[in-house]
Amino acid sequence: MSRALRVARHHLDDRTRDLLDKELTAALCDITLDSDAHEAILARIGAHALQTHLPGEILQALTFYPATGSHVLTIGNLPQQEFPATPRNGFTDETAMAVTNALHFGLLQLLSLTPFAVDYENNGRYIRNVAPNPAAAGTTSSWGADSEFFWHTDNPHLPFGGKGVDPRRYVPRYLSFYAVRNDEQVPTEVLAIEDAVAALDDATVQALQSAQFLVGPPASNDETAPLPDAALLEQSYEGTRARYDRGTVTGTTPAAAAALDRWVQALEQARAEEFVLTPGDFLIFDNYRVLHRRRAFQPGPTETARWLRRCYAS
Ligand SMILES: O=C(O)CCC(=O)C(=O)O
Ligand SMILES: [Fe+2]
Repeated sequence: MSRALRVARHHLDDRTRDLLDKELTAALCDITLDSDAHEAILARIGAHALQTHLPGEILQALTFYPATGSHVLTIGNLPQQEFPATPRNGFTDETAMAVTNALHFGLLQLLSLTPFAVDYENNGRYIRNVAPNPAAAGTTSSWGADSEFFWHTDNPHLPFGGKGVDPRRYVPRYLSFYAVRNDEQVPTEVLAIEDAVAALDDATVQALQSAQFLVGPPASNDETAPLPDAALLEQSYEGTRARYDRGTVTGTTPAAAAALDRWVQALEQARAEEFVLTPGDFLIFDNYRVLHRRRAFQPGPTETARWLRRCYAS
């Protein structure tokens, strides 16, 4: 059976990577820029360097990605600065991550996307350090490791957004990642909603499209309330959207609970794509049209444990 999931894969050659690295290092060496206070300046510097050095084919792919309907885009072999130790409490000195931040925000700018953060999560900061944090032990969180972080949408308890709105009130449209280290080789897994839905009978799809579910916020969320009377699947002009997190979704009627059980089974069987991110990899996916997960893993030594940098964008 063919898969609906569409992935655009790109890779820099070493020469391009080195030129980009040189330009960014020179542009950023004698200034202090923070990921939150100076996001726009980092984006401007990053976008300029990327525009100068990336091959036309990758620049085009970035420009058109939001319109192509690809679920996922990856770029491998981006520059890697000298990285500090993996932050075990979730936060690091962002001014020491300027080259990485310029690349990350610059790529989002070339994708015509707006990075954003919400003040009730991650201390309101743009960059989420996805790294094992002892405070998150036993929880299904991007700071967890020992528990499987099963199939989910990020912030599924918010309404779906559209163009030209304040993105903070809606489900984040895209999740973007830059990989600092992943010696443990833990994959980020992604599946297309269409591939899970294809395995369901019509009655189950109808039940999942009806407003019979309560969708709670994720563990990382400090305050927002659950979404009542929500549907898990919605049709949009771009295809089927889902809101889902096994840990926070319940059916409020027997029919909804039964449909939810069948959805869980379909997800167990759906064919997913595994992205084992390596240092210098960038990954972006459409949080409205895919689900993602990360299985439980045994983190390496604290200082060099798995570390991804995530930013929401819409
Ligand atoms: O650790 C990963 O690969 C993904 C974690 C995750 O679900 C997230 O950052 O939203
Ligand atoms: Fe997530």
